[in-house]
Amino acid sequence: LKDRLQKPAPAERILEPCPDTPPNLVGPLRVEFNNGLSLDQVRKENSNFLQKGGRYKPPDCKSQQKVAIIIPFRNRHEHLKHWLHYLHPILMRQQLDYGVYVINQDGEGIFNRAKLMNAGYVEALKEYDYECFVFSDIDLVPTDDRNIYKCFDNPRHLAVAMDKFNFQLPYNNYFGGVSSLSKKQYLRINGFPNTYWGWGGEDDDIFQRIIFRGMSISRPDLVIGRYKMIKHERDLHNEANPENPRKLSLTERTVDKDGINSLSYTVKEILKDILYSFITVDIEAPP
Ligand code: UD2
Ligand code: MN
Repeated sequence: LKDRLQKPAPAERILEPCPDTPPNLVGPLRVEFNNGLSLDQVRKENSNFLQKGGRYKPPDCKSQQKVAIIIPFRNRHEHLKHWLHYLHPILMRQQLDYGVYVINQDGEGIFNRAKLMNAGYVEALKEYDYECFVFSDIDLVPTDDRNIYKCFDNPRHLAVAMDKFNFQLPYNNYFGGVSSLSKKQYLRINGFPNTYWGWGGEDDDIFQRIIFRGMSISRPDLVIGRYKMIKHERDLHNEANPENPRKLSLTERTVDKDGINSLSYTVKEILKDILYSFITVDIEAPP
């Protein structure tokens, strides 16, 4: 008995911090969406490296950041499959300690991208001590793995050069597609607005929150920041909302009362796939 008590506990492996530049990045990638893959094939490709809920940690070093990837979602399973197929290997090569959270809007009410992202922030934090949040459309795949899905000194806009915008920024204040904010940066802007129902405007509101709170936008260059968007039509129940652009002149006044401090929703279901957490939320959408 004495002998056994004196044995050291199974050594917790002490890992070196991962390097600033991950060593296995390859740069430009070939990305196409007519590859005929099934979700099961994507599971087979990745499951050896993942833990339930689409969680990963590099085996040989300690990640610099714990990153939650938040995806606003409804009825885009075909896109989800492509996103998972391309992103998991990229995120692994980037040596991130990450988890993938698909935030599925319950019901057929009007879609609300920003409110879903707020709910994703809260749900991810219930699970792990994330310090960085990457918010991504389901239909955007980076075509260069040097575009690191982590947080920077300022809020980061990652999707700067999309094929659909001819690989240019569509306008200077553009903040749509994919972005990252540290927990601190996110809280400084009171999260995202909950009141942009339907298509448009919420990304510009977020941009203004960042500027009004004294931060600036960090971006990769137009070579590293390239993306492909899966082609699609505008979804049902996500029509452009003419109210949204009008709200933008009010952001400076609404930022303090419309955000993470006024968020209300209920969780309907949580499914843990090996590739992702699928969290269905009722966000009190108007019909
Ligand atoms: C643009 C922006 C997007 C957002 C939106 C305005 C790009 C590439 N992206 O996207 O960031 O600012 O305009 O709201 O320019 N979604 C669903 N199901 C739906 C509707 C939306 O899953 O029924 C999710 C999905 O993750 C999708 C995202 O919301 O990628 C944005 O919606 P979109 O792809 O229809 O809008 P898009 O491409 O014009
Ligand atoms: Mn899209």
